[in-house]
Amino acid sequence: MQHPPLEFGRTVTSSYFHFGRHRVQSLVGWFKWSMTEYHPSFWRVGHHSVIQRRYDGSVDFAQDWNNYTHGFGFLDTEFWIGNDIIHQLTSLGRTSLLVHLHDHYGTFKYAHYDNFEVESESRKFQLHISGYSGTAGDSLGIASDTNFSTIDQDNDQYIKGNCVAMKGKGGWWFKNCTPSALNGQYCNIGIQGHQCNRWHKFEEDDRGMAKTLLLIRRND
Ligand SMILES: [Ca+2]
Repeated sequence: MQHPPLEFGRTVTSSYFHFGRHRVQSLVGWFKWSMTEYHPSFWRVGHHSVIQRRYDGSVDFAQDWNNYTHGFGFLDTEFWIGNDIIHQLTSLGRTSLLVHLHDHYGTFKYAHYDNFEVESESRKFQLHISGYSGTAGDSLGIASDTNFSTIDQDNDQYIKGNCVAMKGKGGWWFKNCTPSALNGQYCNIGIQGHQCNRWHKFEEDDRGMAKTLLLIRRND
């Protein structure tokens, strides 16, 4: 089988998205094949890779556990790369997370975490995250050591219900309905609310983000 000449681990902005409208689902298989063949040089130190991208609301992020596990969307538009692949990559070496956030009013902020690791599906894709720095505020560190939740799997610590149901139905790491939900409902300009794709400390309100990019980088 011929595989696209994609090097997972190269800088995102240029070559990464130019692969036509491939479903992430099919590329995940290719990623796994490549990792088997090329590990560890394949997932190179110092190169960013995108695990989530949103900018126009064209892809529905209200997806179930299975789709968050394997990924959904399109590499050249909006997507979630899949928890399986995030787990595999972050378990190969020390990994950092960079969160790029643009609101609808032209403001850009970022959050950087020195350490980002996602455990396997048998461990409910538990998140370990620490070492915040940046301008957007830390709206995810509180969720460290919590399991991933989706609309059909309530793994949060909120006993009265599923945070995902209240946060726009997008899968995420919630403790007590943690103040970020970047897979929540895509909220256009002027719409605010807990259902939105939010990063609460961005402006301490409930605005949804116009553009988000989650990038990981292997550090050693
Ligand atoms: Ca719950």
